Amino acid sequence: MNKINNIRDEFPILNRKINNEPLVYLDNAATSQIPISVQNVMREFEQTARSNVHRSVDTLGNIATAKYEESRNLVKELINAPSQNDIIFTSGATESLNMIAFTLGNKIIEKGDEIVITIMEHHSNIIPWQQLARKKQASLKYIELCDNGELDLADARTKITDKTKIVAVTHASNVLGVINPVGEISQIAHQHDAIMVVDGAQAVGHFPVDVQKLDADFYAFSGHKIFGPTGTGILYGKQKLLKKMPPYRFGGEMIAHVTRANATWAQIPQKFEAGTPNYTGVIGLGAAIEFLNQIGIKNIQVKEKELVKYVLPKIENIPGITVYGPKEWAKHTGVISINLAGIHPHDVATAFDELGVEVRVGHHCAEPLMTDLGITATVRASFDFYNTKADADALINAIKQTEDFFNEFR
Ligand code: C6P
Repeated sequence: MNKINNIRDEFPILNRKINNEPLVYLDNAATSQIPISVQNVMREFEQTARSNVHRSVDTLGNIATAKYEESRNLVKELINAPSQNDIIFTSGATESLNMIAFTLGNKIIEKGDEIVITIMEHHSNIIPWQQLARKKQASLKYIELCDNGELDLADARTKITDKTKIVAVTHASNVLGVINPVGEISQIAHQHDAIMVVDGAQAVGHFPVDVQKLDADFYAFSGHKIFGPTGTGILYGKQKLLKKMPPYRFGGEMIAHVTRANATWAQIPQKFEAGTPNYTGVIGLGAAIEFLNQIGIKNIQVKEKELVKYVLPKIENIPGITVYGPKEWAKHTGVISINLAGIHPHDVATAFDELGVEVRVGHHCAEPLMTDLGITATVRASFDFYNTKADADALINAIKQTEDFFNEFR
C-alpha cells in the first residue's frame, strides 16, 4: 500500500489547487489522470522513434510497429484474451460498441429479432442498439433493476429468449457503482445462442477482468479511464465472430488486395484498423497497462474498496441524502452517486468545486436510468487508487458543509 501512496508523485496534477483549496479529484469515472511515466513513454517515442506503423520496413518503421504490437500484447494479457489477434484498437469504448452494432449487428439482426440491454447502460451502449433496432425493425428490451440497485437476474432470464440475437451489458455501472454478474448473463445469452457484448469501460483497471472466464463474445473499454491517453480504446472479440464481422471503415492497411472494381480484406485485426492509427496513443496505452501491472489490479481494487467502505457508512445517514446503487460497500466499485434533498445537483457540484472537490454532475450519459430513478441528475464521486482517506474526508465534509450552507436559506 506504501507503494500506492508514494505513487501520487506520478500525478503532479494532484498537487494543484482549485479555488485556493487542494484539488480532491473524484471524477475518475469520467477520466483518470495520466502518470508521468506514461507521458514520458509517449514523449520519448515522439522525439526518438516517430514513424507510421505497419507500412515501412526501415528501422524507425520497425520500432514503431513493434511498440504498437507490444501494446496489443499487453492488452491481451490484461484481459486474458486467447490471442493478440482478438484485440482491435479503436478510439474508445464508444467506437468499439458502435463497431459491433454497425458491422456484425447490421449483418445478423433481422426484422422481429430482439436485442437485450439493461436500464443502467451508458448511452454508448444504448444508442447504437436503438439505431440498429430501428433500421432493422427489431426490438430493444431492457433488463430492469431490483429495489436494491442491482440488476434483476430473474428479469434477465425472462427478457433473453430464443428471439434474442444480441445481449449488451455494462460490467460496472458508471452511475450506480454496481458490478453486474456478466458471467451469468453470458451463460443465459449463450443458452439462447445470442451474442454477449460487455461494456467494460468502468471495469477494466478497477478489478481483474478475464474475458475467457466471463465467456464474453465482445468486450469494449477505453484507454483514458485506465491511466492512458484519450483517443485510445479496445474491442476484444472472439475470433470466430471477428471472422464473420464485416469491416467498419475502409481505406489503407485494412486490405489484402485492391483492383479497379474490388478489394479483399487484410487479416484480423488489421481488417478493422483502417488508416493511420493513433500509434503514439496506443504506445502510451501499453505504458499505462505496464503502470497498472506494477501497482497491481488487485491492490487498486482493495484501495478503492477501502475508500468506499470508509465513505458509505459515514454519508448514508446524513439527513436528506439519497445514495444510489447498492448499500453494501462490498458490491461497489469506486463510484458513489448521491443527491441532497431540496438542493439542485448542479448547485451541490458548484459548492463542492468551491472546496476543491471535483465530481461529476448530470445524467452521466445514462438518461434512461435517470428517468427510471425518477430524477434528472446525480452528483457522482468516483475514487481511484491514488485517492486518499483525506480525499474521502474532504468529500464527506463537502457534503455536510453544502447541506449546512443551503439549510441557512430554508
Ligand atoms: N463514461 C462518465 O463520466 P468513452 O467516452 O468512449 O471513453 O466511454 C464511453 C462509456 C461507455 N460505457 C460506460 C459505462 C462509460 O462510463 C463510458 C464513459 C464517462 O461516466 C463519460 S460520459
